[in-house]
Amino acid sequence: MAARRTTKKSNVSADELKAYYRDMLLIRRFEEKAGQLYGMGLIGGFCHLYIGQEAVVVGLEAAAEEGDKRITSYRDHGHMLACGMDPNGVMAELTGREGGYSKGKGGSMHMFSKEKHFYGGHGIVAAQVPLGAGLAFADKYKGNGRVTFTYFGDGAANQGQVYETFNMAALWDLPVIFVIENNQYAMGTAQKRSTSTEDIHTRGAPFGIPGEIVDGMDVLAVKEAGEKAVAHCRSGKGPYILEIKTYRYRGHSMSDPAKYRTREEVQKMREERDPIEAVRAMLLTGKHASEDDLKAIDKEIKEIVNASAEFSKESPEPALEELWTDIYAETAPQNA
Ligand SMILES: Cc1ncc(C[n+]2csc(CCOP(=O)(O)OP(=O)(O)O)c2C)c(N)n1
Ligand SMILES: [Mg+2]
Repeated sequence: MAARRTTKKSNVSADELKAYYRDMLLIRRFEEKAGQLYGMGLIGGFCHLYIGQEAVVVGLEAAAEEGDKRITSYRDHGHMLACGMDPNGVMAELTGREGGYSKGKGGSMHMFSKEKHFYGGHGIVAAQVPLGAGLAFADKYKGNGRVTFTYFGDGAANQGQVYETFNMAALWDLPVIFVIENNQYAMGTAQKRSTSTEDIHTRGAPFGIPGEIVDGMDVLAVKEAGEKAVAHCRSGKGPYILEIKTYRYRGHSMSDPAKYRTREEVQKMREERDPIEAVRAMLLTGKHASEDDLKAIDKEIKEIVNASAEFSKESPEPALEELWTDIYAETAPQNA
């Protein structure tokens, strides 16, 4: 396959496009497996699936560089996989096992990776927004040129702390990208019923924060917008808002039968706007990949996801003594 050939739509190579297909498919299949394990009673507590929104994180990760940070809400499995965290560690955490990222003590909403600069996983709506600005503050203070991707939902955008954060981020020109994953619903409440403005990104204007709408079902559009936002932040111009219009196919969490919308609405999205199908079609029509190439990717992903489920089943439950670890910092900060 011609690796350096670019697609018509943007200057993306065939290899890059295949990588986006693969990364989105990994999230989709992983989440489907998590849904199955939940149904089997192997995952307890809350579990918020990301199916339908895959192009958001995969597109933005394509715009990120080593050392950039990310922080998000409870709908976080896709973010972890997209930044390269180990599917075994994520699935084992979902199932509450020792091999999980939080040794089985955190579950779906509470995982972190210093190595991949992933700062959680937060269950309180919008709590991650000021924390994201704090991460960006630290980077600005250190002058290391890093950018923080702070993800939150359309519902979270109605929280007061978001606007306190906008104010400080703009005042101090913090290198933070506020990513509003607008999937049109906050639990069972449609955006129209809860939000005074149709376009949420315009709420940055009073603080002087530029923003734009992005098609979140198009991974290339997300990548392009991400690159623009990253360049803005890295050049010292301060925060940027990306309002990414997306859609979740499943209920808010595994316990939501989603009666507040019609099956037809979901079906239409799946059939007409699916982000993975769109890249698949691009790869095939542009002759960047054959059906066999794609089958090989599908097989590889299936194996990774099945292995993560096996790993989770085999990993033991955390020992009782673990109740007393990871509670306090091991040493008090010196000269704080
Ligand atoms: C402070 C707070 N209020 C309410 C809740 C309950 N709650 C959990 S998720 C959610 C909806 C958030 O929707 P949105 O920000 O659009 O994110 P999405 O779930 O669509 O990804 C609510 C109200 C909470 N966890 N924290
Ligand atoms: Mg939402």
